[in-house]
Amino acid sequence: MQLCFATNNAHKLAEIKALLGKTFALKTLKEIGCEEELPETTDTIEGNSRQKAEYVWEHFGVDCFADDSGLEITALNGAPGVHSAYYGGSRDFQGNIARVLEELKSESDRSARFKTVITLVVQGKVYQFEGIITGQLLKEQRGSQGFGYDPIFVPDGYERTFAEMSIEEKGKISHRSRAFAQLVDFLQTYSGE
Ligand code: ITT
Repeated sequence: MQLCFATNNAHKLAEIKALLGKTFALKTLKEIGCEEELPETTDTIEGNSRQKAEYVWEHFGVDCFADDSGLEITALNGAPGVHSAYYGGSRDFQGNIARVLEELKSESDRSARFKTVITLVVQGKVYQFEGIITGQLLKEQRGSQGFGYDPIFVPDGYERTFAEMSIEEKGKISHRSRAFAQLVDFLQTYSGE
């Protein structure tokens, strides 16, 4: 089975490629001729995930899956959530982290969770899979791997941030890998019905 991973985020692509077995071959957006930004105009992670996958199916007729993810911070009532990519005003990861650290400056509750919703579209049918990991946010950054908010997020049960973990270590526990594992399970039993 050939599937396109509908993302323009090179870090997400690298993480999913590191998790891929021989279950299916993965095509990139570039390989199917999609050079544009994907639409993300709903107000939920589920909605944006679906919107990206359906856009690729409708415009390119290729079976695909999309990942929409976000950091949900308890003390900020779930923000930045669906706005995670632009929270600091642009796509800049450092600006995003700076805003979060500023808003949490006097907060003792540092709990947060990463959430990923993967939407699969096969032959026009839509399926969704969710992955969550809970953790704590540090007051300063640690580590240089990963992307986004990884340098301030320590998963519960661990002492290192995601940015201090290799791609394989993060891939054993992350929100993305949890959602992706469900997608793989689904595809292994998918009969096309
Ligand atoms: P695509 O829509 O092209 O897939 P994107 O970067 O726009 O890529 P999202 O809309 O899902 O992806 O934005 C999610 C943002 O949440 C992302 O830019 C990061 O800031 C953050 N994020 C998502 N997953 C993360 C992870 O595993 N570690 C750290 N931050 C993450």
